[in-house]
Parts: sequence; C-alpha cells; structure tokens
Amino acid sequence: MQAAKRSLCVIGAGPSGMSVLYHLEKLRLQGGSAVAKMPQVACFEKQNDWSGLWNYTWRTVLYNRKCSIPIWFQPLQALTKYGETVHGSMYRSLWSNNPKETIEYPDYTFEQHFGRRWNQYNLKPKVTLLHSVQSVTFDPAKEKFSVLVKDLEQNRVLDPKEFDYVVNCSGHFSNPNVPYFKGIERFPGRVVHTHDLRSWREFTGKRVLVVGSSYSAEDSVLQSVKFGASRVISSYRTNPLGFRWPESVSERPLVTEVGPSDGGGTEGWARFADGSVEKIESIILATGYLHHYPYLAEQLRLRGPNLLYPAGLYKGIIWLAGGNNRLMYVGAQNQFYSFPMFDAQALWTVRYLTGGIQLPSSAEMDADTKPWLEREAALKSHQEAVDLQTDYTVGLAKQANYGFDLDASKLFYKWFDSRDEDITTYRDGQYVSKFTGKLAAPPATPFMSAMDDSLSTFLANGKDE
Ligand code: FAD
Ligand code: NA7
Repeated sequence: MQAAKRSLCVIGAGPSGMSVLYHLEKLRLQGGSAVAKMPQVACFEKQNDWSGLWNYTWRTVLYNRKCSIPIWFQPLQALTKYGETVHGSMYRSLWSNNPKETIEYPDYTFEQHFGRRWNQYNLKPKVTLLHSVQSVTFDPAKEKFSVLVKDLEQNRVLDPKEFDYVVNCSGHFSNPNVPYFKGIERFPGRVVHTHDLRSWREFTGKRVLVVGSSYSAEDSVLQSVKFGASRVISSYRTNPLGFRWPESVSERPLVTEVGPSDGGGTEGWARFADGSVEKIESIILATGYLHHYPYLAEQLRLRGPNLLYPAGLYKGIIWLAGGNNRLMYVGAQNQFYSFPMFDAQALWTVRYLTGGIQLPSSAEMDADTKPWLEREAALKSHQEAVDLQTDYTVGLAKQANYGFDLDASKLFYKWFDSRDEDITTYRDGQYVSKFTGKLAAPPATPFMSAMDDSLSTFLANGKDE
C-alpha cells in the first residue's frame, strides 16, 4: 500500500512564503526522487493578494488614514473590513533603502523585471487568498498540527485541518513596538508609529520628533526633510544615527518627557536625557516591531527582539522547542539580504521536507546555534552584522545546493560608505548586478527631489548601462 502523502501548511504569501511555493514547484518540475516525498501544500494568505508588506493598495492607505488628532482619539491599530489588523507598514515615497543588487534573485534578476518570478510557475492558484490562519496547535502523540482558518469573505471559520508540517512565513515587521514616554497622553499633536504612516506630506512645515535610531528612523528623518518639515529632532536610546544631516536636523539622546504648550493648539514640547527642551508638533515612533504570532500555540511561538539570528531556530529555520522539528520559520531574521536569504531558507526547507537534508540530534542542533547567538551579541559594526548574515546565507545556500554565490557583502560595504558620505544622495547610487554584470541606470530624478512615486514615473526610468 502506498504511504499517505504528507501535508504542509504555509502561512503567508509574502516574499518568504512565495519562495517556499516556488522551490517546491521548481523541484517538482525537475523530477527525480524528491518528487515522491513532496508534501501536499496549502498556503493561506489573509490579504487580498500575494507580496506581503509590498502589497500596497488604496485599502492600506484608507485603513490607516488617521488625521492629526490627539492620541486619545486614534485607534490603537487599524483594522481591515474583515476585522483583521492591517498588515502593511509601507508608505508613499518609500524607496528600497538597500541597493536592489543586494537583494536580487540570482535566477530572476531585476533586469528580467521585478514582480514576475512567481508567474513563471503559475503559483497564484496555490495561494488561498483572504484566508486568515486563526490558530495552530500541535499534537505530539499524533505528530500533527491542527490549523484553524477563517474565510474572511464568508466570515466563517472553517473546520480544523490537519497538517504534518507548518512553515510560518507571516513576517515580523507589522506589529508595532510602541514604548510609553512620560506625558504622551497629554501631547496635543500627532503621535504615530511608522507602521501607521502613509504620507509624509502631513509633516510639511512641522517640527517633528523622531524616536529610534535604526532604518525606519533614518528614513523618517530623511522623508520629513524631503517633504518640508521645518525642523527634525532625532532621539536615540543607544546610539545616534550619526550621519551628516541637513541643517534642519539635530540628534538628541532619549526623550524623557513630552507635554502640551501653554498656548493650546497642537504644539507641544519634548525634554531629552541631556536636559534640553525642544518645541515639537508631531512625534514619529520609529521604534521597530515585535515578533507577533498570536495564532501559534504558546510552545510554538517565537518571541524576542529583532535579531539577525533569533534564538530557538536551528539554521534560523527549524523551531527547536518542543522537539517536533515540524514547524519552520522563514524570514524571521532581521534583514540585510531579505529576498535572497528567504530564497535560500525556502530551498533549504524544501530539501529538508523532501529528504535531501537530515537533521542532526537535538544536542547538535543546539550546539550549532550557540556560536551564532554569541557572534551576534558581540557585533561591533554594521560591517560585522552584514558579515554574519553573509556567512549564514551563503552557508545555508551551500547546504541546500542553491547553485549561486549569494555573497553581496562588497555591495553592502559600498552602500554603508555612500550613506556615510551623504545620507541625502545614497539612494541615487549605481551598483553592478552580481548576476548580470550590468551597472544599473541612475534614477531619472534624485531621491530627494522625486516627489512623484507613481509606477509610470518610476518605470519611465532610463535603461541599465
Ligand atoms: P511579509 O512581507 O510581512 O509577508 C507576510 C505575509 O503573511 C503577509 O502577506 C501577511 O498578510 C501574511 N499573514 C500574516 N499573518 C497571517 C495569518 N494569520 N494568516 C494568513 N496570512 C498571514 N526589505 C528590503 O529588502 N528592502 C527594503 O527597502 C525594505 N524596506 C522595508 C520598509 C518597511 C517600512 C518595512 C516594514 C520593511 C521593509 N523591508 C525591506 C523588509 C521586509 O520585511 C521584506 O522586504 C519582506 O517583505 C519580508 O517578507 P516576508 O514574506 O517574510 O513577510
Ligand atoms: P529596528 O531595526 O528593530 O530598530 C528599532 C529602533 O527602535 C532601534 O533604534 C531601537 O533602539 C529603537 N527602540 C526600541 N524600543 C525603544 C524604546 N523603548 N525607546 C527608544 N527607542 C527604542 O526597527 P526598524 O523599524 O528601524 O527596522 C525594521 C525594518 O523595517 C527594516 O527592515 C527597515 O528597512 C524597515 P536601540 O538602538 O535598540 O537602542
């Protein structure tokens, strides 16, 4: 008698989830012994289309359209028409902050046209859209997951489905980390986390406080300047951003208190750890995101800060707690490499699922993970951070027989240097694709003066050299 086919549930159809579907299909079409071991796949996506955070529609904008009203009247987090939290954290005028050559798929370069890779294998029918995963539990006796899914259009929770494996690809830059600052409840102006930001035009002419000093903070400062904020104060907890900023920008240590100005209206003030006080009208919390998987049973749930190597995952993928090795996370890391890293993780996952990669003992998996955690804890520079993710991604790709050298560290170093040289022009830089050998065209309009981010303007760009 033939053994029953094993089953796999993929949660989320962003870049990570789509890479899993892509490699399953690619391997199936290649044929060979892996095909017989291929699991039956169901992929559930709660949005109306694939592409994850990059699925930016008029709905993303509408749901989060909160005007300049005091914090009391603003909803904590916007909901979609189906009562789901809005996944999108993107905003108008967002340009990739890393060179596209550092996040290129080797077998589908940007030159071949972004966005069409998934169509190559007709993957759309494999995604069940507008279906939100509500609960995932694991029964160790049966070695099966039970997954509850809600059909959002029908407003109906479906009967539980059993799966042998789950790959969680739901992203982790969607649930905002919102710290409290003394007096914030009395601050009369706009208070917004970057997750809810959609347009920078609301800061034109305003005095803006940006809290945080990582990538969202950097972009918040830059976009505020670009869209005409009269003054921008960047407040850091650990390290300043430290760039040579335009004159209207200054950096301060952590904000300790905010409050309303005497005259009424929406103006207020902020006090900082060095005792200085500044008048401000808006606060942008660029304070990052929290891992948030409310549908996963407690013992399956990854927690903790945004790390390059989150604890509890063998090879950054296999969930170790509980010892079932049947739950995988793809894309749970902080990201320099993003797409190519997800892609290598996806292929590694597919090889594991189809018997091409065997897991060592639990003790060996723990031992493999430990040096990565120690290395991350000892990082001293952006370069060292990139090196860590390069070693991780290249190693994973090698073990999975990925077939391409993904090391883009030199491009990342060049990117760091160009940010240090001039933070206002680094996005206009040109890089050579590792995979086509071609130098990209410069943007038709430099980033700081490009106010029209429509697709037609963007695609009217010159041809790569
Ligand atoms: P996501 O893109 O978050 O996709 C996860 C998917 O899972 C979503 O479609 C979501 O709807 C779905 N989902 C979630 N929960 C459920 C559920 N319960 N049931 C069903 N489906 C569910 N990366 C770069 O390389 N360059 C950049 O310039 C860049 N800029 C960024 C700017 C911002 C503001 C943010 C927030 C991130 C940025 N990123 C950037 C990083 C980004 O995380 C990756 O590019 C990429 O989108 C991650 O892909 P993912 O598939 O892992 O997660
Ligand atoms: P990150 O990279 O996780 O950074 C979060 C920042 O928020 C970081 O500077 C933190 O300070 C700061 N933070 C967190 N909590 C606090 C509190 N309580 N007070 C002050 N500052 C705080 O998130 P990003 O949003 O910048 O980037 C995530 C992704 O989104 C990335 O891919 C981007 O391209 C877009 P710290 O430095 O730890 O002291």
